Amino acid sequence: MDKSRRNFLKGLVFLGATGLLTGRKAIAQHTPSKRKISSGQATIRPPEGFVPVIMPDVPKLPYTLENGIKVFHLVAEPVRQEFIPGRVFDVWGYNGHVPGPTIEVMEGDRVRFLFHNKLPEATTIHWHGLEVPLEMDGVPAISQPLVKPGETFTYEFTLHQNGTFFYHSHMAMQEMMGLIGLFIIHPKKPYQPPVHKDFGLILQEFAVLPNNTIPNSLSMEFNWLTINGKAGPATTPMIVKLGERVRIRMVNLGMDHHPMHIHGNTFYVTGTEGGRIPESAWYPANTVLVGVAQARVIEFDAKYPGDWLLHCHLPHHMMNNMVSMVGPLAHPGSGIHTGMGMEEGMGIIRQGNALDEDLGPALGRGTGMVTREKPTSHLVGIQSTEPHQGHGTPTGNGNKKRVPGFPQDMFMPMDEVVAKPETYGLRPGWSGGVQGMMTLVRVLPPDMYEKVMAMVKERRTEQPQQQPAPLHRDH
Ligand SMILES: [Cu+2]
Repeated sequence: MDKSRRNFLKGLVFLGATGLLTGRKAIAQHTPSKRKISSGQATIRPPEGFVPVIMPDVPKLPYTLENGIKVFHLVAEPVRQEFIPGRVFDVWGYNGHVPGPTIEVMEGDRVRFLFHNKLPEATTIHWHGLEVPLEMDGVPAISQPLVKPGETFTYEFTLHQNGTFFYHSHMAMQEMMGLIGLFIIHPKKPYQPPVHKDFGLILQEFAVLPNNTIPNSLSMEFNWLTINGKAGPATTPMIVKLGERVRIRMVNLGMDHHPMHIHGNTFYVTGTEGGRIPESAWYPANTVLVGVAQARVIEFDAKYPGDWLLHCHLPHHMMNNMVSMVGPLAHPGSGIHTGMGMEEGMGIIRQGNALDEDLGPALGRGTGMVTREKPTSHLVGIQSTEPHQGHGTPTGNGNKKRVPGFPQDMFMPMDEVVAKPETYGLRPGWSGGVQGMMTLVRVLPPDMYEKVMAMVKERRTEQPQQQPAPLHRDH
């Protein structure tokens, strides 16, 4: 192995370690014990070229080695987690995190999970995609008894597969509270061609009313869309050096499928929840549908410097805290009714039943409620045509032109609030363009890459002198 390759591998070990250290501060009551991480003494040694998976904002699950078995402690418990600064939610996760910590092991490993249930209700863990004996499959009543609150259950099996898998509660509503984690099994024989960076992303969605902190797991509509437990712009950008080959593994567990789109690059789909796809069957794309319960693995050569968006392309998944508006979409006249109200729009009713004549059309995915037998009009609101007046900001000046459809979007940057080493040098105002299930792949020229990585190493936040342009400070 030549020197640069060795240095490169050292860098990767460092990256893996920082991924562990920089996981969000758990606000959970449970503090995972300071168990020694035994990477390097694996049952089966990682092959040369082994690249650990980087899960932005999510720690790795440590283990101990006991007679050649990797032993993990996994705790299901309530977690308080901040999706974006200032918005803390009461969700359920594992070991203080949503999604749970990443399990990263080798093909051929024997693994044991001491699973502790600190939830207020019974649960089990299902190992999604793993070919394990039935009694280890984690389906309550079918393959094992429920694990009641306070109980511990031991799972143990040998891993003969490799690829991108995950673990989750096998209680349907609990899944919607956040109970999932990534389960990576590296192959004995490394995939070809090798990659320099290997990222993991878990896609989740939650329905939380504006003045609440608890997801409504009954809802069919979602207003918080997260990647690794963070909503844009709090998602942590993936840092890549120009010329590197990149792998990104995406897993989805929720009610919706997510068409994940990358800007400025073409990738190949190289893996599914079933493992590696033979190279002859790879196909080029820039959008891959990551369906519920699926994993999709993409790879590309980072040939183009830039800050490239990677995001779900469903428009409603590209924003935060979306709620049905109370009353018409805009103020004067009778505009488009977007639902009966915030609560009804998200599936909460106070009288009648959800499918009755009055409520049916407005609930869940209803497109709106026409309350009167007369045409609704888009000609609502009054918009200034003067430049720099700001999108979404009626001026009230009656002499200005009326524009059908107005208002639609707002643009609210919060660069300083979400600043971290990985955001260093982004164009001022960048955070206004990253919302909901959106993140960035930053392909940086070597000098900039070294600078950002040095800051990541020290967890230093330093913003450019230049202040964000005054985009829209008027609302
Ligand atoms: Cu989506």
